Amino acid sequence: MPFKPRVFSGMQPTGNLHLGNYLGALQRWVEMQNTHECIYCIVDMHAITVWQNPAELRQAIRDVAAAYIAAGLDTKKSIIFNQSQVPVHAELGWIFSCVARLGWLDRMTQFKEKAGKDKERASVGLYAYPALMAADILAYQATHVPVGEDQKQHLELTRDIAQKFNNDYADGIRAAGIADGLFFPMPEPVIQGPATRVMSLRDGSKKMSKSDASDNSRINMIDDADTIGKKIQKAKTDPEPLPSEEAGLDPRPEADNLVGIYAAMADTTKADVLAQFGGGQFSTFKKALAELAVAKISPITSEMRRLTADPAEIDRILADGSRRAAAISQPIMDQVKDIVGFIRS
Ligand code: AQP
Repeated sequence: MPFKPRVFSGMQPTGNLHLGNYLGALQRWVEMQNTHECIYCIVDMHAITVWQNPAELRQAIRDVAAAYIAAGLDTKKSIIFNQSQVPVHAELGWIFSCVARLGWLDRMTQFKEKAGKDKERASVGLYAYPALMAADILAYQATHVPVGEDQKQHLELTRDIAQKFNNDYADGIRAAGIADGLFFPMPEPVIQGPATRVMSLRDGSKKMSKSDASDNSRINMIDDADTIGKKIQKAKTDPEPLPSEEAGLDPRPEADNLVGIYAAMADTTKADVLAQFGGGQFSTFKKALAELAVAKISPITSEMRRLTADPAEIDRILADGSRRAAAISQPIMDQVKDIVGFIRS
């Protein structure tokens, strides 16, 4: 079946969005609205795979919606909604839990990292997360998924699930009139740019993350100019000056990270950044980086504040987005039910 190019991606409302979420994903989402049909989700059902305080979760859903819009997502061009308002995600997620194999999920590094040593106490949902993520994407027969580097393995699993479904149900798919037997597409990850894996400001070997205990490890999209400046000033570096060539960043994860952040925000390459700052001290570079970060983030932060002051309007946007999302995914889900052999009225 020739699939219409369609973009799907999402973020978890598990805390404040940070610069990694913005540079690794959100910035690309904004660009893709001009070239593709785009569906952007707030994946609240993924969020509860680890405990969330209900009042804080409700607030975080609205905050993420506000961040999406403030960063440049346009509700007229793109669909913006929260996952739990469209029941198809849960329904298809269950079917995919029955398609995916335990061995596949056992290999997921994110589960190992998030469950830690005490995996017996992790939720079943945290383990099954990649099957629900596959459902999020394939419920829309999405063809492109802009994400950060950390989601690459989950995207590969999504493709495995799509392929196994197409194989397992090949007869039903053909009986439904799909001659080439391809009911689900093989979605392509879109992982591009100099900041696909933004690292912690305190430790160049750990990714910047909402759940890191140290707030100094990340730049939050709601941080004010003063806080951004201080965090960048305190960011871990090494005693050497910046190299002039990209190869010189290789054994220097913290320097590499800051140069990548600058390049992504200035919409240029690491090589260009080094051509400008190579040979200089970190103090000069950090000052320029802080100025650039404030110039880029502050307008988004102010707009987020304005939007979150009107929660009823955000809820209206999410309800509207959910209706538009369901209008696309429900007919696909109906076909899935027929193919699987369910009876529906
Ligand atoms: N450090 C990062 N660098 C680049 N991209 C990143 N993303 C996340 N962290 C980085 C990308 O942001 C999108 C949304 O991520 P998510 O909210 O679904 O969850 P996550 O990947 O688990 O992000 P966090 O911040 O680490 O959250 P917690 O701490 O709650 O687990 C994805 O496209 C992701 O690749």
